[in-house]
Amino acid sequence: MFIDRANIFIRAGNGGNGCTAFARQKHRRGGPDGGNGGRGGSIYLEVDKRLKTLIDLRYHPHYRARNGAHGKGKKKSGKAGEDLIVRVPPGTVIRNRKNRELIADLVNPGQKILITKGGKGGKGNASLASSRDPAPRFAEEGQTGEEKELELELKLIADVGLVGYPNSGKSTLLASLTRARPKVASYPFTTLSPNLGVASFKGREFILADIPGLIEGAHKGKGLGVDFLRHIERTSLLIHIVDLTGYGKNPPLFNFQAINEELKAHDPLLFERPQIVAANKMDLKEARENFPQFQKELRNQRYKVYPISALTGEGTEELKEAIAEGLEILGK
Ligand SMILES: Nc1nc2c(ncn2[C@@H]2O[C@H](COP(=O)(O)OP(=O)(O)OP(=O)(O)O)[C@@H](O)[C@H]2O)c(=O)[nH]1
Ligand SMILES: [Mg+2]
Repeated sequence: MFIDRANIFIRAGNGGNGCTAFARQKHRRGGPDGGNGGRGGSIYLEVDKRLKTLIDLRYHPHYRARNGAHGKGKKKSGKAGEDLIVRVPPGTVIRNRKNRELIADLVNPGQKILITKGGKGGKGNASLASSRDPAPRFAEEGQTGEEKELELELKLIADVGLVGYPNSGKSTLLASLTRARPKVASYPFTTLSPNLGVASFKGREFILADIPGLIEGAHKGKGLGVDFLRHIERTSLLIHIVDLTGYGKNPPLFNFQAINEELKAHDPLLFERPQIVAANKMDLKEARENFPQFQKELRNQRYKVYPISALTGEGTEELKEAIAEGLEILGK
């Protein structure tokens, strides 16, 4: 299951109360010396790029910052309540749950916003002394910390895009690497809209996007068109899946090049994106026969080729490792 929404309840800390006290002196009462209350802790939201889902927030929906301490005699101020930082994944949109008003769109790692301010501490009677009332017998109460109910929605930004001919096994691979369950069938254009899934390798997560298959002429509107490529425009890495048994009468190498031409025609930058090639359906004899030639050609073109079977899972662990490594090198 891929969670992209969560509602959370946050409450800033209360301000501490101010203190009413008077200095002690031997023979007469001294001046007012009650200290101020400390301010309550505020709550911030901060983007953490290691997070990819809202799952933690979904299961831990309550956040409360610490209260400020009360003021004390001898003009001692209460300690401020500690702030609380709630971490969210990049691409989280934050709304006020009550009126659905947009509060923030958190995109960049490290981006941090103040979401509720802690309550102000109350003034102690030392701070409240004035010429009219030099010795007040009262102090202020601290302000109550603000409460908010937030609606978080994750706009999914895929790290890795799966591209390839129709029927090459993109959706099967997504299902094999992640918990996503896209429709898989033995005819072209099974996938009609993009699917996303989260894969994890040694504690790091990444999002894969599976889009409808491309064919030559796609940039001119053939097949389902390249409209879907915009879903992978922001990815850092592409997995190019090739059905090693070929497609129709076309040999695998032809298909590989045709897809690259389509990427180039759509957006040269997309074609320049690092590409890992997955030679799929290696459980089939025909694919294994085509493999040596295919691998040789692609090596000459300096591509890394991973033989896999998305169906049996063979070779997919190595592919996952290559993806994780690739993202690491790209600093993602
Ligand atoms: N033998 C074998 N069949 C596979 C393998 N991977 C996928 N298939 C089959 O190939 C067919 C197409 O798989 P899909 O995952 O739907 O392919 P796709 O690339 O998502 O196709 P579209 O969404 O139509 O573009 C299905 O019948 C799969 O079972 C594999 O490694 N070996
Ligand atoms: Mg598909």
